[in-house]
Amino acid sequence: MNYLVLGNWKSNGDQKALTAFLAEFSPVNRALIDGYRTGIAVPYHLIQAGDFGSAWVGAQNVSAFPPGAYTGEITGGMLSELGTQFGLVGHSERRHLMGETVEQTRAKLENLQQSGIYPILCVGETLDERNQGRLHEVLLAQLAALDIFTKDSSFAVAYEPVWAIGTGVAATPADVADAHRFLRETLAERGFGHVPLMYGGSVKPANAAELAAIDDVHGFLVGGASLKAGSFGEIDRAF
Ligand code: G2H
Repeated sequence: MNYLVLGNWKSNGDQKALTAFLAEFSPVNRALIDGYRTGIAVPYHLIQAGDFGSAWVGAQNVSAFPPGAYTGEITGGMLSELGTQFGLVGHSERRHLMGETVEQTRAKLENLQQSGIYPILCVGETLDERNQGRLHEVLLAQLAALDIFTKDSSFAVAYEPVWAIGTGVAATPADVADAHRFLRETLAERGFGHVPLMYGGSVKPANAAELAAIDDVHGFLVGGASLKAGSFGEIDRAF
């Protein structure tokens, strides 16, 4: 099993901020320990803008299309040429603000895989969906995008309840444990028992240790708290 602590800078950051971050940030040498990995999904223009050392550098999105007449789209091959090591797909901001569909997330996962970039599928329910008792139904629908993978495929799934994203209110450890157990069992039935399950949504130094202690939590996807080297470093050390 891999353990992953990945930052997601979203549409934040510039050269100055990245340079300052990298000067201060020292990942827990996880890259040196088999199975552990720290990384940051920066905006596209920063992928080559610094020396990330032993940390992975990632992209937050990728084109759903092959190369061709798709103005403005950035393909997996282009990301690979930039040295991108992992890519996020299906983040709730893309699903809910940009209307990204399961079909699009499937095509994006495939594009990353074909380009040798480690894909991470983000899944999660809205508060309404949770309150209507539709958590499992929603997760199963989003997981349908994984049907392009085989048992040997390398990828991760990040559970990010929409109501916990950027709100400062992380899901409770009990909520996370329940959702992750369901995801682990569902993935195992499909031959994906090896897939790391990350949690994302208001992870911060104050709650990282408690969340990291949950059985089926194998990593974090960290938004706001990954923008500062100090807080991201503390979270990185939680596993
Ligand atoms: C969820 C998360 C990172 P935050 O979007 O993917 O962001 O930690 O700010 O809730």
